[in-house]
Amino acid sequence: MRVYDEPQRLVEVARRAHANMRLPDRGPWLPWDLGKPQEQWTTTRIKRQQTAGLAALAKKYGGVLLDDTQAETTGSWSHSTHSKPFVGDGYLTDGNSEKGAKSVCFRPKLPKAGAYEVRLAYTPLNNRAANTPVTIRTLRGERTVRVNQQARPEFDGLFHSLGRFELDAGDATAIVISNAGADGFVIVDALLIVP
Ligand SMILES: [Ca+2]
Repeated sequence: MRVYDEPQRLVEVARRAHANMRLPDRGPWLPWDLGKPQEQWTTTRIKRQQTAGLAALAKKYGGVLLDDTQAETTGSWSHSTHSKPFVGDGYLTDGNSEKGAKSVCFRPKLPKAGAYEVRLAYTPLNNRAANTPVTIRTLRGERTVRVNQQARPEFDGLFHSLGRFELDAGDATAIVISNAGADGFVIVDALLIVP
């Protein structure tokens, strides 16, 4: 594709169309992406930010922090860095497709059984699902809560509290974010368990 050789006007039109479509996440690299800040391009810099970000967040909240890279995924999820802020080096998106076929499972290792607050990190946007189902599965049963991912998470714009739950010790607790019945893009950035 000769995108770099196209007249400036065509690039302008394409840029406007790109913006109007409110594309949720990055598609193929296009010439107008070249104007973006360099940190979006530099893998090493992102890696450095990731390390600092995760360590600082874990310390700040004093809980168990799991990034999306530490979760088990089912179905086809895409990695994205399009919307900020996020935890670590990006987040997962279901691409708003194949509803019911995709899920992300976190298995936090907890020192003891007891009541914990569960917080989900996602990047809000108006094309997100307003009813993302999150299931907290323990040895005693399971509960599903719905998350409006269009709303800004209340903790630092990163984490949204799902409530307090009785969780199991060890890795017996599973927290599963699904895209079943979701009415928009489902986003999974990180999970935080706070005593
Ligand atoms: Ca993340």
